[in-house]
This record gives sequence, structure tokens and C-alpha cells, in this order.
Amino acid sequence: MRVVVSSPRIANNLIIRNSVAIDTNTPPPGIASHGAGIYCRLSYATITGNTITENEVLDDFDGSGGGIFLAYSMPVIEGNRITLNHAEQGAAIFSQTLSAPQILGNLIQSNTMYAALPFYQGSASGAITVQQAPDFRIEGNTLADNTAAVGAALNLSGCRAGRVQNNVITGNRAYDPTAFGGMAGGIYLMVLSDAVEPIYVVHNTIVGNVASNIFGEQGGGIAFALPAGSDRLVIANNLIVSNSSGLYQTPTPLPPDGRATLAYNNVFNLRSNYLNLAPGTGDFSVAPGWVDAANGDFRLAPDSSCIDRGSAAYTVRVDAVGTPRPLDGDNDGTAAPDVGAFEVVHPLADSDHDGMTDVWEIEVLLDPTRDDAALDPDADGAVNFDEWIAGTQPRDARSVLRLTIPRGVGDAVRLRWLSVEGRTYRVEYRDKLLDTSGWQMLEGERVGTGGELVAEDRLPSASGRFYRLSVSRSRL
Ligand SMILES: [Ca+2]
Ligand SMILES: [Ca+2]
Ligand SMILES: [Ca+2]
Ligand SMILES: [Ca+2]
Repeated sequence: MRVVVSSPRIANNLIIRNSVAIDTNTPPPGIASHGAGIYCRLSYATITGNTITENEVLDDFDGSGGGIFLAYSMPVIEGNRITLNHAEQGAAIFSQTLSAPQILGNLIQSNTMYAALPFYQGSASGAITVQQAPDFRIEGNTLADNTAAVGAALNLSGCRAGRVQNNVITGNRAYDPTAFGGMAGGIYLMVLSDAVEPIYVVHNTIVGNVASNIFGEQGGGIAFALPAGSDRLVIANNLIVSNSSGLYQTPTPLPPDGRATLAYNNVFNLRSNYLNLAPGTGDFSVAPGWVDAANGDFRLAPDSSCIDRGSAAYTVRVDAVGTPRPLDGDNDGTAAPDVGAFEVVHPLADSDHDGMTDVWEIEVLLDPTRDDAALDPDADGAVNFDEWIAGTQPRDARSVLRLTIPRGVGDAVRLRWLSVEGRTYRVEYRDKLLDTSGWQMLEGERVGTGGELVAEDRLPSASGRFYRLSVSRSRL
């Protein structure tokens, strides 16, 4: 598919087994073959929900973009499965000069160039390669099992601004079949001094990636190059764990190299954690404790020491699955972001101290990070805190506690309301609003069933009577 000067929506397609051979028409022969799955030029494409698999660019000189190629484009690439594609550079996605891609929530797995010496020498740069972007966002993706010589999952060079956040980067391997190369199993960055903003690498879970070669370790997790005078790289709140090694800064011939800002990363790897650089402020090194690493579930276990250990200065508003940050994941009364891509929700915590638990606020789409108890977003007359007590939905005006009192009284008054399980109700009455004897209970307390409840007043006052319904949360 070739897209030029347009903003198409490319959704829910299967794009499979397309092949771009070596381009013999563009002089000099044998160069410039790009975009076997989708080729975008001057395009604002929205590319969502596609499966893009087993596509190949066979040019082993500078072929790029086995899955998707971008030139002068600003696409949103979201929620796709991009697997088993082949190209020399960017086997999954290659983004060329002046493209500003947003790559969100995709599965990018097992992309690489063929390695069959002497014809094919594997991928030179990683599954997603972004070069000289004015800006980019790579967020919430799973990048797994990709192979390339430099930056097996991500290779980001000469970009002027951008963010890599909330990604899970696992099982990628920096490998060059000539056996001399292999740098940055997870992420490779080269940041020049003309970057207009820092490149932010924050809240990623980078685990089990490899960059071992005959020279030793060159950044199983992350490797970066900062020429002298370049310091616009922030690496914070990441889990960099169980990689062959942690962070590696390439030495440049003429020191001093630029310095990256490292902060609040957990760097805990098989061999060296830091090569050619020092730990940053708040960096630490412990086994994180996963939910189920064997099955690829890299959320933090409930007792993980990475909970609430991140820095608010470098956080992202939501985690990889949309859970708001920061939450009080250890329920000690203070909320702070967790390190890595996922925020832990403690079953009892109330991070914003507004009386409603995080679990419930997330379930009913309220904000668990700020006091919104007194708001009434569905305008049904019940504020959020009252809906929490009543067990009704704060974003659904039809869901509200209301006592229905029939007009026209016969020999008995039947009062009705919709009940909720786990709640206890009492109906009370008085004959005059200013009755000094106070409210009298009608019948006993009633336990919510999830259905309608009826209370019957068999001796209504002939001159009129006031009723009220109160609700409380039953004990758990
Ligand atoms: Ca937290
Ligand atoms: Ca709360
Ligand atoms: Ca309401
Ligand atoms: Ca409501």
C-alpha cells in the first residue's frame, strides 16, 4: 500500500507476505527500497488495528520499513500487531527525516532482517528505527523478541524531541551475525546537541534483553551516544532488569561526552549495571518482584519494593494500561509513582484521601488521584461520595438512590427504591417536619438485593407524612 499526501484511515486489515525487491530503477541501482507493508510519504495516516506480518524488504544495502515506512509523515500508528517483518533498518517501522510518528499500544514482535551470510546480514538497526524526527511518541507498546545489530527494539537517532514511555521491552537481542557487533538490546539513542527538548525515556519496563558481543557488554537494556555538549536525554522511572547488562554510554573520541540525566531507575541486571556512566539520583538495584514473569506478565507483585519508588518529576499521567498515576500502592498514606510501565492498585488504598477507594474510583471512571468527592459529573443530584455510599454509578444519571412515593394513598403507602447489594437501608417517617419526637423507623433495616425493595406503611397519617431513605455501606 502506497500513501502520498493524504490522511487516510487504514484500519483492521491483514497486511501479509508482501515483498519489495531491490529497486533497480532508482539510480544508483540497488538502493532505496522501502515500505513492504505500508509506505507513507507526506501522510497523516491513522493506522490502527491492523495485523502487519511477514512482509519483507529484500534490499540488504539500505532497505527499510519491512512493516511500515514513513517519510515526511505524521501518522498515528496504534493498536496494531506488527510481527515477523524483515528489513535492514526498521524491520517493523522505519521513520525517516522529518516524520513525527506516534506509535501507541502496538505489539512489535520478532522483526528482523534475514541472516544468511554472505547474502543477508541481519538488521542493522532495530525493529522501530526513528531518524531525525522533530518529535515523536512511542508509548504503551510491547516490543518483544526483535533482533538487530544496534537498538534491537528501538533505535532513535538525531531526534530533536520525543518520548519513549510506558513500553514493555523484553526478549530483544542486539546481534550482528558477523559476531563483531551487538549494541543496545532494548533501546539505542543518539542525541545531538541541537535537540530542542530532552528525549524522555520514562516508565518503561525493560527486561531480559541481550547485548553481548566479543567486546563484552554494550547495553543489554539501553545504550546511548551523547556527543560533547549534548545532554538532552532523560532516563527516569524505568525498570531495567535481568538484561545481559544495564546501561552503556558509548565513548566518543574527544571527551568530555555529554551527560544524560538518570533518575529513579531500578537497574538490576545479570552483568554490569552501568558501563561508562554513573548511577543517577535515586537509582537503585533490587529484584523487582513480578506478577508472573514466566508468562510475560511484568506487572509488579503486591509486595514489590518498586512500588511508590518513582519520581513525580518524571512521571506520566497514566500507566501502560491506562491506570492513573500516582497511586498509593503500598497503602502507607502517601501516593507516588511506581517504577516501570505499570502502577499497582492497592485494594484498600485511597490515594487522594477523598473517602472513596482507588479500586472503586477506577472502576467507575472517577479520578483516584484528586479529591472529587463533592463533584456530580452525571448531574443526578448525588455527589460522587454519596454515590460511593449508595453503590450507584457516578457517571450514569439513571443510577441514583431515589425513594419513589406513590400519590393517592389507599389503606397503605408503598415506598419503593432500587437497592444495591452490600448496602443497608432504612426508611423513616415523621408527621410534621418540625416534630420534636424526631424520625421514626418504618419496618427494620433492609439489606440490598440488587433489585427493587418495597417498604409498606400500613397506618399512614391522614394529614400527610414525611419519609426519608438512608443508606449505609455494609461491613465487608
Ligand atoms: Ca504508586
Ligand atoms: Ca479516593
Ligand atoms: Ca452523581
Ligand atoms: Ca449516578
